[in-house]
Amino acid sequence: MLQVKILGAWLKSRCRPTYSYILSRLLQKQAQNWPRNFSTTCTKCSKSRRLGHKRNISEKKLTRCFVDHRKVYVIAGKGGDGISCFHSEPRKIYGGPDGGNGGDGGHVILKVDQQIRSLSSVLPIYRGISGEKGGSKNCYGSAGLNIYIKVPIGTVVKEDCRVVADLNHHGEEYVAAYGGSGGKGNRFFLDNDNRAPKTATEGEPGEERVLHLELKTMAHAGMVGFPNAGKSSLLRAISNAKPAVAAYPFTTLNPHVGIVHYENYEQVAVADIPGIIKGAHANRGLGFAFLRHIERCRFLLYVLDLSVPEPWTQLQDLKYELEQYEEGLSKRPHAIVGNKLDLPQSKCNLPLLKERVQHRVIPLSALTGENLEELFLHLKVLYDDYVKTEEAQKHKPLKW
Ligand SMILES: Nc1nc2c(ncn2[C@@H]2O[C@H](COP(=O)(O)OP(=O)(O)OP(=O)(O)O)[C@@H](O)[C@H]2O)c(=O)[nH]1
Ligand SMILES: [Mg+2]
Repeated sequence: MLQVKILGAWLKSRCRPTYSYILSRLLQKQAQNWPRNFSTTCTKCSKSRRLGHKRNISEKKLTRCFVDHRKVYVIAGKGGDGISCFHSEPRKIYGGPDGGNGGDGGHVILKVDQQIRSLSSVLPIYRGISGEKGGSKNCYGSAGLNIYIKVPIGTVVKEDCRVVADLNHHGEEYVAAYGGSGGKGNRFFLDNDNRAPKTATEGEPGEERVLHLELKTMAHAGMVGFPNAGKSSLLRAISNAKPAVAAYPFTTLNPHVGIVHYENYEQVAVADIPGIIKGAHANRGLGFAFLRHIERCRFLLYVLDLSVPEPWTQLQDLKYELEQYEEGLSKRPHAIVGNKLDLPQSKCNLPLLKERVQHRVIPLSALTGENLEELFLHLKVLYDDYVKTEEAQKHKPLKW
């Protein structure tokens, strides 16, 4: 700071007009290197400006923010009209036609942005920018700029119940509505038979479509279980995600995604899907709205509450519900997780469950963290198998 002041005084004495400019630039440069909590304005404002602690949004608020389906009406921009006019210049008669073409209308484009988490920012209607009309002296109208609608990864675009686009990668684009092409000016119609055409055409209207956007949570693993089975507690235990946990059913009202980190920077995304109950496929409980989030998961984790009597019936019911929603969904690669191992009833139920289920059961406690390593290892095995099968089919595996 002292060096800046000395330099400032020297500059002041030498070259007055440029002094203030150079000094302000130097101060700006210096300010960039200062710590965040240092004021560059006055001592009164020099109190700490550190970033505040980020508060967790409550599940209720999140439900308001989280939107997983939207109906959008998109109208692309109209093409600009071509114009009809003739060249006019002193001492030059019959200058010829010089009406320029109109510019094309702007498209409305859906673009995937990994920063966007839900469809809440998508508006019900988008109107594209129209192209400008042509001008005299063969001037073409400028084309309307494209409008981009940012959508999250995993957005499915439907029109009349038909899937028209499936947007799964960051930066992927889908033209929702094409802009109309610009009209032709009378210069365009000039030919040997007609040396003075007066015809000019209007720009075409932009495309209009009604699209249904659906968000299907993209994750490698999806946790499926009855309410209160401890899915959210498990996600908290294995990742940095912070879904709400409480001792009442339907605490989780939206899917949450947590990332499990492995060595070599491998990341496995695990989604906590809201609880499913008997009859969910017939819209009971939270209904089938959340079953569609399971559809996208590459493998499943059936989370069972070991402390309830006959936990194997939970597994049968879950599989039945998935099967009713989509055939073959329950047969995806999966692991069975027996949660709440710390409770005494669970110790009795575990051998009974293992007898009745052919598949491997991973007993653990999300609360105490007991036997979580087995789940980590099995999750990695499932992930590696998924990557291998995708690569064998020459598909790009989903990377987080
Ligand atoms: N003793 C014990 N309690 C657990 C364990 N895991 C979860 N719980 C408790 O079970 C209750 C429900 O846990 P959640 O994680 O909210 O269950 P959930 O499956 O996410 O429930 P929903 O969001 O309603 O579907 C909470 O009171 C947890 O403290 C565990 O391993 N041991
Ligand atoms: Mg939950």
